[in-house]
Amino acid sequence: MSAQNYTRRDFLRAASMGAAVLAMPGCMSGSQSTSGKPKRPNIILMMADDMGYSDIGCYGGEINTPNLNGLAAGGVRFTQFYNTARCCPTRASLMTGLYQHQAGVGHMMGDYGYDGYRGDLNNRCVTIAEVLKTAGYSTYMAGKWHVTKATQPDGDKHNWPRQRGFDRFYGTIHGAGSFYDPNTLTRDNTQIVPDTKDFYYTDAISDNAAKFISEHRGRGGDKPFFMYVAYTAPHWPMHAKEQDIARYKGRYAAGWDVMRAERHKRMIEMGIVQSKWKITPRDEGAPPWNQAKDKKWFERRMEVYAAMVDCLDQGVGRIVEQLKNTGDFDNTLIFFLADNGGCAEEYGSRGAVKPDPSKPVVLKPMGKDELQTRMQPAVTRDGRPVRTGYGVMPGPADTYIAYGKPWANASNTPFRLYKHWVHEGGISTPLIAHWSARIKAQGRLRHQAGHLIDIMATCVDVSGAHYPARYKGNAIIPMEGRSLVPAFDNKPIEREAIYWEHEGNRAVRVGKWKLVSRHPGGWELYDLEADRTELNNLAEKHPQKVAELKAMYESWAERAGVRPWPVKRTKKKKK
Ligand SMILES: [Ca+2]
Repeated sequence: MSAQNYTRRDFLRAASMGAAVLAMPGCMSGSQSTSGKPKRPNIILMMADDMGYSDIGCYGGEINTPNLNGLAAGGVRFTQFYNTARCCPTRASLMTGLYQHQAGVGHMMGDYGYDGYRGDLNNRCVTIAEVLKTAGYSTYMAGKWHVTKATQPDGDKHNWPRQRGFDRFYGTIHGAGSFYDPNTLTRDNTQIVPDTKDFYYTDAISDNAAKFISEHRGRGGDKPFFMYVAYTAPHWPMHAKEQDIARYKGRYAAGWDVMRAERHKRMIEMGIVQSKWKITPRDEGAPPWNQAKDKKWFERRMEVYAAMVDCLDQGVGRIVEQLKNTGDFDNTLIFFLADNGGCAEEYGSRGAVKPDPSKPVVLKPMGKDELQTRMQPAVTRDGRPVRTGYGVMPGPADTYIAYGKPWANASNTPFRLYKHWVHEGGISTPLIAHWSARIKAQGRLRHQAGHLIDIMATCVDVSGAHYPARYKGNAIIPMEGRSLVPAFDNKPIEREAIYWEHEGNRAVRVGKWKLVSRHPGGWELYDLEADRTELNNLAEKHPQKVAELKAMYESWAERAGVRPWPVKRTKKKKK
């Protein structure tokens, strides 16, 4: 089978059979330079937004994700990889290899007047793109940036992707936004309006990412590239194309209790979780499915969510196909992860429907070149009011609601809590790593604990780049993470500890021990080897261990610039 006649259908067949992604003749040349030395890999970092631990197929989900499953089948899946529990801090940590407070994004995009809470990447960190550029990589980004407070079209752009190491950028500076008309949509340094009639942001991200690859190779030469593909799916609003939603019609009629039980069973069979870890009880904020009212509305919310993930997966397929077309697939290290756990925010889904459907309003369509400035548009581009409220059936552009807590609870099966919190449901993410030229274990699981900070260290390791002590005249904080390369070969990753803080929710993990607190509550201690679902608090039984881990946490918090929550804004801004 040659690269030319290896079709998308062949790939899907291979992936759906659970077979390893086929290594194609012709691609092998991609891993050898003309001098015979191994060539440095391309690196693609793909991320979902607000996606639960068990949503995709290769982590036990029922959502159809053949392309991600294919990457998992040809690579490794990490079962204990962690993010920071929220959008901005995750992106800051991921891009810089530091904890988010060290990079200046300790909370979100607000400036609280402290170094750790500027809402903007600072000049004491470097991005992966900045580091890899110094090693001769071309650098591309498609998708959501969300690490600067400066989002205005004509404002300060010093922390936009093009100024933080990326040669090309297509995406959004802000987070969330309509999938049909996202605010702050930007090409390079210019904000733009959607450029096609049937614009849908997930597709636009995928297609621009694929185009960056073809344009890169079209320019000739054999420079490696780094590309960051930051999807906004399946973050609210629940927006998806009808043809994608149709594939899930009725799929969730059995409700969230059955969905959780089915996922948990599959996860145990796959080895993602252990049978000795009990599934957490259904969230007290969610009714038993058989007592839920308005079931058709609830079903629709999850159908749209699944369709959003499905569309993301289709886009991953198009990016992979493009890598195969250019002969790059074999020697590209592809990572896929999520920025935080499933999201229980009931955005737009409570209260009366607004605007009131019984009182028609006449709204002006938006101008052809009028930039979208609202995260939640008041009006679609063609002039229809955008509706929120209890019972609004999501999917199309004139709606703006979340999928809600009960489904988020199921998305995070079998873990506790959600986005915002640092219990396992908030911070656990899939991490798929695929690199046929280097990762020989196909379809295997890796149980080593890892964190976003490790991605920078891994990129530096595999590219041979030098992580700088100084950059553009500024002293740079040493990177915090460890390379994941030993784990590719199932060797341990040596480290002292992993730390978390978001909105006063705090945690530290050392080996099997995790000390965690839900703000403003006290410390809980868990043995994650025996109890990864955090149901058996051992704090009273092991006070010495609590004291030891608490001291470590406090020392880290001081070093990383963490402030007590809630952080009070200072009038006088410290420089
Ligand atoms: Ca997020």
